[in-house]
Amino acid sequence: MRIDVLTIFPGYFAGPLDTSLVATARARGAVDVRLHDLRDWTTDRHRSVDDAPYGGGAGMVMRGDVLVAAAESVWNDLPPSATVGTAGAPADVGGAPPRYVAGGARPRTVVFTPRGRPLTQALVRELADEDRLVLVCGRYEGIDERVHELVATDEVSLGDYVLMGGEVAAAAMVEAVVRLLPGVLGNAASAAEESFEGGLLEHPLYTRPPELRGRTVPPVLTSGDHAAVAAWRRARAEERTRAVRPDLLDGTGGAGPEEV
Ligand code: JEE
Repeated sequence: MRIDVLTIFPGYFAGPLDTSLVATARARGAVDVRLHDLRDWTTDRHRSVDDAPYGGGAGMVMRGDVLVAAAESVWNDLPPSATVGTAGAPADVGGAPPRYVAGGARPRTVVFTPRGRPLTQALVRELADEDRLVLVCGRYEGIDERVHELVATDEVSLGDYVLMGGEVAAAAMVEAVVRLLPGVLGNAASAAEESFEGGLLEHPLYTRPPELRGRTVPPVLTSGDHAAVAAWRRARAEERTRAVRPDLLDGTGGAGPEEV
């Protein structure tokens, strides 16, 4: 899978992409993550990506011309020079017309926004099946509405709290999607993803030492009785789910048993 990330802070992703499983997946070629600096599509001396809102009000808005140009470049694998200054029309670089255009056919393109639909494991699974993803990170008070209309195929929120931009949500999505790509996790984890265990919160986990600050490990876990271990884990998972996330059990507006 290829994932393109559009952001004014490409450096923000250095840690998440170069650490742990995501770094391993990239090194193995399971995922190709490409970062793009939105300022590469600006036209003015100050490389402005924001402007004052029409109608007035506090704060600034991400410019639609910059974002549309950036999206069309990345969708079509064209350099910024091919799409800058194309606010009024699709890019025309003199050769074949671009395969993907704003408002037309385009790869799955996620625009992060507090008003989007919440990121769930169901959406993560759906996105993990795509060949390409384009993730658009805004900042300031949000993005020109025409980008939502012309560029986004999906408007997604990380959750019901306000961040300062889309970068944290994009990093979360990359982690969640990459761990589902073939060969990134072992078979045990993939199997667990499909199983009944997936409908509940995680049961407690223990490792050495056997005693920590006076607290011991539940004896069933060292009994060697696999059926008893499985029953104990199921009971603890149900208990925890009922206490913390009853919405996962009762089907009244929560993520639903198959989501987590
Ligand atoms: C993208 C800019 C900042 C701050 C105003 C806030 C008024 C946008 N789960 C998530 N929370 N926040 C984001 C997110 C935040 C973003 C951008 C994603 C681009 N910002 C920003 C304030 C406001 N509104 C809500 O109440 C009404 C808007 C996010 C995700 N994904």
